[in-house]
Amino acid sequence: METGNAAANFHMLLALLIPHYSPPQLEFFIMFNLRTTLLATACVLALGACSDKNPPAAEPAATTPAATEAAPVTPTAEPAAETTPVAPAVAASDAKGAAVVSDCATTIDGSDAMQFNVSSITVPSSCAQFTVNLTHSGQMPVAAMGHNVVISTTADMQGILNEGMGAGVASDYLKAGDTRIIAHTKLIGGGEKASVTFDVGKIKGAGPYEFFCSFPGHSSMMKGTISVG
Ligand SMILES: [Cu+2]
Repeated sequence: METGNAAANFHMLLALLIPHYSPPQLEFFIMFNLRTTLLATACVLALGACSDKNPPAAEPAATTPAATEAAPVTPTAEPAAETTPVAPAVAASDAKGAAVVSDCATTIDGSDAMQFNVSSITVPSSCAQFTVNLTHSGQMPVAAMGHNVVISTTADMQGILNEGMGAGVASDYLKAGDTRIIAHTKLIGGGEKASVTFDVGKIKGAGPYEFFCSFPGHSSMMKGTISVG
């Protein structure tokens, strides 16, 4: 009843203020405006809801491509980082130093770590013949960690290795009758020794000359230069 009285009072007030005012028109006017307001509010809420939903949906979408783009950058950087340690390893191999030569002979050592202890041999030009003594300071058997010393031109080295691979441990991993081989010791295991003597004239050519181990896979680590000085 109170609402009805308030409405009646409101109509009376409007009737006083507006000369040709009639309550039914006001009813319609109010209802129309009320509906319009409710619709407008509903639309605003709907838009608000939509605009609230859209940003979260857009943000993950934006985040995902960013993460995807950032991911490829890391793999690219890692290979570069992995490549770097290789260079110092090679440099360290080259930095082992020269073999000690005495009385036209030298002794070099191979280890269980698949390494020679020197990276270069300089043969005195006064020597007619030269002897390379090989020791194996490791403990592994010849079949697992065999070492030898093979001398050839640097150009012939890979061919000797490729064809020697199939020769087997009993043949020192060297092809029988390979004329590219200037000199070589037999293949030895831990605690064993071997030696080879050759005419120095054979390494006085154009060269360059290399000494290396022909056990499969060893030459990448076990090699060095040999020259007449
Ligand atoms: Cu070896």
